[in-house]
Amino acid sequence: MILRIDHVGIACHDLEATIALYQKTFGLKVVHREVNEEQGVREAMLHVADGETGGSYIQLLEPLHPDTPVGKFLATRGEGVHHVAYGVSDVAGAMDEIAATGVRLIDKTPRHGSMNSSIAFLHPKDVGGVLTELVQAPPRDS
Ligand code: CMX
Ligand code: CO
Repeated sequence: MILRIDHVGIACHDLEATIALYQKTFGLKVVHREVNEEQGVREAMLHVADGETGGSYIQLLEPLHPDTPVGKFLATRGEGVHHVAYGVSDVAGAMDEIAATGVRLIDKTPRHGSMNSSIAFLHPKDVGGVLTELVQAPPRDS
């Protein structure tokens, strides 16, 4: 069901400063920027590597407002790793399979993610304290 680690999401207070840190430290390059009002974030995707099933990225996240998932996370835990996202070929199918194991889905239906992907979150309390995202990439020619 799981194809790869698609990205690791990292919460930060200052997106531009954190992009600069990742560029200077690791040489990673920004391949996409987006404001996602629905998720309450301003974000950047930094490319790490390409594999047979698609790319892997670091996703840097800055909250648009304090009262958003990433804003609340920063207030209580500070900057750091926010979530792990797995690439899947069929997000709705993966959601059904995982829900059948008893893990709670935060999203009942897939929603819009970075770079026109379809995403869904699993509840961290049911995944050993790790907020977990499923990502289905768009068709290659879209
Ligand atoms: N990782 C691990 N645990 C987390 C967490 C995270 N990122 N965010 C919250 N939690 C934990 C909290 O520590 C808290 O634990 P305790 O009950 O032990 O204190 C519990 O979950 C509830 O946290 P909360 O601050 O009260 O927050 P909410 O219940 O309001 O929301 C969650 C938590 C996970 C449902 C919410 O953050 C959510 O829906 N997240 C998914 C959407 C998202 O994060 N979008 C931004 C990323 C966008 C992208 O990747 O494109
Ligand atoms: Co993500």
